[in-house]
Amino acid sequence: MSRKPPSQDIDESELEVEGSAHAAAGVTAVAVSMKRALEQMGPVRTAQTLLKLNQVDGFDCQGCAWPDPDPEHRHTAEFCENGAKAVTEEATLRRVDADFFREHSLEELAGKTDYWLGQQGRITEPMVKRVNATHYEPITWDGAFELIGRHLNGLTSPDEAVFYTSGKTSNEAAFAYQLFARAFGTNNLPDCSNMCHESTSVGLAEVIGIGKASVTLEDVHNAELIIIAGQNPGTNHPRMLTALEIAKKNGAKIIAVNPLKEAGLVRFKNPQKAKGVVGHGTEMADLHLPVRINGDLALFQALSALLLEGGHLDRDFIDQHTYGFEAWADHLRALDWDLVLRSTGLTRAVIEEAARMLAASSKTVICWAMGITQHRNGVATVKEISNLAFLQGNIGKPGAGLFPVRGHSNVQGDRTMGIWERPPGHFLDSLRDEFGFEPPREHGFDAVAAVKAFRDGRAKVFFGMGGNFVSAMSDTAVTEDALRQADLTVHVSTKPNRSHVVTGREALILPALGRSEKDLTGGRSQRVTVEDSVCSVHASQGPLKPASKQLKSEVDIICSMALATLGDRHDLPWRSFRDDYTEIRRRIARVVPGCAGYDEKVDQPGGFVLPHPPRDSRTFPTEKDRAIFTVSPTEVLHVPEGRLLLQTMRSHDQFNTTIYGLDDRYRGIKNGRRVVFVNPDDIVALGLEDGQMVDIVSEWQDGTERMAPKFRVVSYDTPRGCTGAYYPEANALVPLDSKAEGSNQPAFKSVVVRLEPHAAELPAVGRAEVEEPEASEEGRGDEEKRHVEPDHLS
Ligand SMILES: Nc1nc2c(c(=O)[nH]1)N[C@H]1C(S)=C(S)[C@@H](COP(=O)(O)OP(=O)(O)OC[C@H]3O[C@@H](n4cnc5c(=O)[nH]c(N)nc54)[C@H](O)[C@@H]3O)O[C@H]1N2
Ligand SMILES: Nc1nc2c(c(=O)[nH]1)N[C@H]1C(S)=C(S)[C@@H](COP(=O)(O)OP(=O)(O)OC[C@H]3O[C@@H](n4cnc5c(=O)[nH]c(N)nc54)[C@H](O)[C@@H]3O)O[C@H]1N2
Ligand code: SF4
Ligand SMILES: [Mo]
Repeated sequence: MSRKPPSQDIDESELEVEGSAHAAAGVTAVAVSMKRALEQMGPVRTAQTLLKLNQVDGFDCQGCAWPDPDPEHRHTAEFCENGAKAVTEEATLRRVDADFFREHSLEELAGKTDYWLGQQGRITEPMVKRVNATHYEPITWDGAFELIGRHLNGLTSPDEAVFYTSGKTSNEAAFAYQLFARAFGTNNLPDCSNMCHESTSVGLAEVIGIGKASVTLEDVHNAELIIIAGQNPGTNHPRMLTALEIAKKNGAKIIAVNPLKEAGLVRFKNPQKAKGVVGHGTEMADLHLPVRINGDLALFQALSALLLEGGHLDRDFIDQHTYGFEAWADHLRALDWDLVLRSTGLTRAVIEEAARMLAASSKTVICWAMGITQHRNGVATVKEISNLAFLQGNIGKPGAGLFPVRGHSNVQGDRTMGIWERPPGHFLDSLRDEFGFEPPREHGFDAVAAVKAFRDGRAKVFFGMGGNFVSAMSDTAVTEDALRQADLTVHVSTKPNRSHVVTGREALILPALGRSEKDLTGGRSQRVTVEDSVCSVHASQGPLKPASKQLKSEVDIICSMALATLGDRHDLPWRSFRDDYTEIRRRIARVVPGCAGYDEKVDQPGGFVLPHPPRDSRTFPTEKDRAIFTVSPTEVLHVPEGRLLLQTMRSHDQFNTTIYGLDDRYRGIKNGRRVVFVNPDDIVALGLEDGQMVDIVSEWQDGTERMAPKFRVVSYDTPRGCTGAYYPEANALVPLDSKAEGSNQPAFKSVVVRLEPHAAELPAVGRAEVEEPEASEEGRGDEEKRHVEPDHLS
């Protein structure tokens, strides 16, 4: 474990840069995850935990929202390296108790990185920071609920409270939580989705009538062509590689659309197969389109234009199920190819090759993630992807569909359960009919609006159900200052993070049970339910003894807070919810669309799949009752001379703001995170050197600048003009007002920056090199490393 103070983390003095990997997973993946698990959990707990992960009678992985195979097709080890790391983080034997908070002042903790904070272990008891206190101190649970109730009931308006949710919260907790917020009187329910797939939810809702993926796992296995745009599955959805491997075996082709040649998209060594561990793995992408950052809108328009020109369309589908085709087709017939080539940075020949692959496929699945949604035009790009699918009728038929791959393991379920600042009227009507009170109708704050409300004094109490809001949000300094204005900040958490140390006048940390732990709330063995990326809902029950006797489940915390705040207002069933989660599931069944018979259905092995009209019957509950073609202008994002377009992304050794370690194995980075990936020609053109230390300065259109200091330049295979750095270190660079049109999602992946030599820079020692990954060379797997002498800076 690193107990290094963050000033040393910042120096990155032990940073090593090696050749990037040529394959994902394989034997190193198994070794890395087992090493971490054994270090933090010991052998017995490791076996106990990992054997229950993603099993029918076990618990759902805390990692990503990738779906599980049918019960009959599950392996004994149905998890990936990063799933094992996610579980290890939670099931660790390290503890953060009252002594820890006595030893470390808030000021000291505020100087630590999220990595250091998270590595200290599980929080064991509720803690409070009183007004003007320098340290957190213990508080009883009753004392904590009383404090929350007093603050909430003292507000001038319920809209001065903000109830944030991260995407690990179970369906039961989410349903109770939104009920509480609305019974209290506000729709201020921002969530991590606001920063994640909000552009997808908004775009798809408009054009197909539902904001979720229209595919099943079977569809991925049976597709003829799979496009993977703006997604790095080798790191962020590793079991997706197994699905892609099956698809390839069935004859599928894969196109990767990504500025970077990510290891998992090059080749995959399946650790569940002996051949995968020792052999050279499966070739993944048949075609890689190294698109410029933000060039996807133009690319998808160009692909559709070529298909239109060649007559490769599904006339029947267009006639029977769509609206707006002619206007869109006219727009594409006049497509400006000069703009397309500038925006994408691709050649016409390679775009034509991709179009030929599309033309040859009778069933195509298009997958996407943050590389598409986190841009100013994220919504427009999602709609353009949909246009392409409609053109060939690739929705609502086997082996085809739209596949936004979700992030957090239950982020989709939380939305289904009503965690949404803009709830539809019919949902509120159902809540009213079921619970007999009138919920607020006015829309609440999303994540960006919440920061502004605290900044401007319009919000006073922040309650975080999981997550790490201040590190995850854009404009770190602005977000931190805003939260410091709060009267009370409360975090329901498993591990310490930065949001605990950037506090309001008073602050609480409420330690929650994790998903791997036995939940005996109300004296009975409780289980919870979750929904994955393909609308499949199933139960989850943890096997482990909780990290401390003092932990409470999220459901318990919500119901106890509700009782302390609302008392018997509206006569809501908090006590029975807390005693038996089945009571919550009964109410879910009556309120949430598609959930009739919920408790019985989740009893079936593998659970059940929620209805999805476009997927199930090609019905589109849109304004036009059809799938809607939409027209978006072709654009080129303007980047001034001497500037680069920065994307902020995840390393292989983190889960969002939870940093597992300092290695990004697939990209060849070791022992450091403050790196900026730059094309070698740009390094020369900008007068920089590989390995040099720079400050990254972002330039915003209102003339303001933001700076993140001390990043190492790493020469990397990324398109000219495009650069990348890790999240959350680079979040300080993203202005709060830089967000997607229509979804308000922070534009984390298109930030205009310049690189300035760091003032105290010493000459670069042991210059870093990164080689072009060579997918075809046998035996050069991720095991092989090319060592570069680390830089030694004092
Ligand atoms: N191990 C691990 N798993 C995770 C997470 C984690 O942090 N760690 N996070 C979870 C969460 S919440 C989410 S939302 C998902 C995120 O999963 P991803 O979306 O895969 O996450 P990112 O690392 O943000 O990577 C985005 C990818 O988009 C590419 N990209 C960047 N800009 C563009 C662009 O303009 N166009 C295109 N076509 N590509 C672009 C980047 O090169 C990168 O490969 O993963 C989930 N799973
Ligand atoms: N620059 C940049 N910023 C980004 C992104 C990006 O790509 N680039 N991605 C965005 C995306 S996609 C997302 S989803 C957000 C993520 O934003 P969040 O969801 O807010 O952040 P996480 O880092 O996932 O939250 C980690 C914390 O959750 C707590 N936790 C973990 N497990 C549990 C649990 O079971 N129960 C409870 N109560 N708490 C738990 C732990 O205390 C841990 O410190 O960040 C966004 N921010
Ligand atoms: S793919 Fe995602 S859900 Fe599956 S084991 Fe890995 S991290 Fe967990
Ligand atoms: Mo996410």
